[in-house]
Amino acid sequence: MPLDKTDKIWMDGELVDWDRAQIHVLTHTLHYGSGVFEGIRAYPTDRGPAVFRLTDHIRRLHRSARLFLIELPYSVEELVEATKETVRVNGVDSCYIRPIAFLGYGEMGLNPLSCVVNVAIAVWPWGTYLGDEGLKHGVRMKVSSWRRIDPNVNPVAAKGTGIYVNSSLAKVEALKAGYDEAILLNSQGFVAECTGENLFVVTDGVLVTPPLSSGALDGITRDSVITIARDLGVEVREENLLRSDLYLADEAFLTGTAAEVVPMRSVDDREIGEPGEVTRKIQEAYFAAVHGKEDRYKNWLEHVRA
Ligand code: PY5
Repeated sequence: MPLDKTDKIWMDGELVDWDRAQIHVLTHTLHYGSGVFEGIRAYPTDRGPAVFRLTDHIRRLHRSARLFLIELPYSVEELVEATKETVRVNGVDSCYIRPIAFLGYGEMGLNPLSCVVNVAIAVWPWGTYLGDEGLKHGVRMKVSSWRRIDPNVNPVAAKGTGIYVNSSLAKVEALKAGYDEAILLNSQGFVAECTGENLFVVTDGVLVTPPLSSGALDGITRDSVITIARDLGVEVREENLLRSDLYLADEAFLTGTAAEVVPMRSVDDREIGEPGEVTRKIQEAYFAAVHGKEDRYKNWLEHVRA
């Protein structure tokens, strides 16, 4: 998917023209994967664009930085404000938002502690990540031959740029084999998550998702879906899953900011079929929430204009 450019990118406090938002080839993070980032979305509401759970995302960016001993030069409040400003100046009604903190130019040794920390925030219109067809009728999943990175190899609780090599390998393997998306097992063999999404299964009416100790990211969509499901009266459990639990599930879906809530129509060619009732209800409630159509979830929206 080619990028749909907007006007300005926020870089270290300045709004820079999209085409001028460039960095040096000796940027530390380009070589060693030493950055941290976020993926956020803004949606149109009757009060203009609202960023979904913006403060929670920026707090996670700060937590990711902490895990890598990166000292962010901006507070949570400053980055929340900078994000709103970037959405505002680009005049977009709905967009994907990518804040990134990276180690900049000036140090080529592996010790990152003396590196300058740069922060940028870009926004662009981005349709649903796994396609409209996938959103409606479900995507075809493949359990990857690549294992999710062990938490003692890399702190997978962080959205660290280098960690995504693992996700990309799994994604490419799944695409080349003719599937839409991959599921990664952890080093113990339990299900962890997808390449950029958490996952859920429904079995006998109970919604189950792997615990964070599986190595899954503490997804903000995951957390929203757990709240929505409980509000709908669905029992939710965080439990380890085997790949056979995926094959035998009545329903399954994945969650993430970019992907949103997407049904799985098969896993390793075991058919799950069209989205089931629990999946459809949760998907509907999620889209109502992000568009400000559900009063009980309005506190999740952070409007860019007062
Ligand atoms: N797991 C991984 C590995 C992720 O990268 C993501 C988000 C999630 C789970 C879901 O987290 P959340 O619900 O907080 O978004 N992935 C990014 C996203 O913006 C990058 C995708 C290209 O969705």
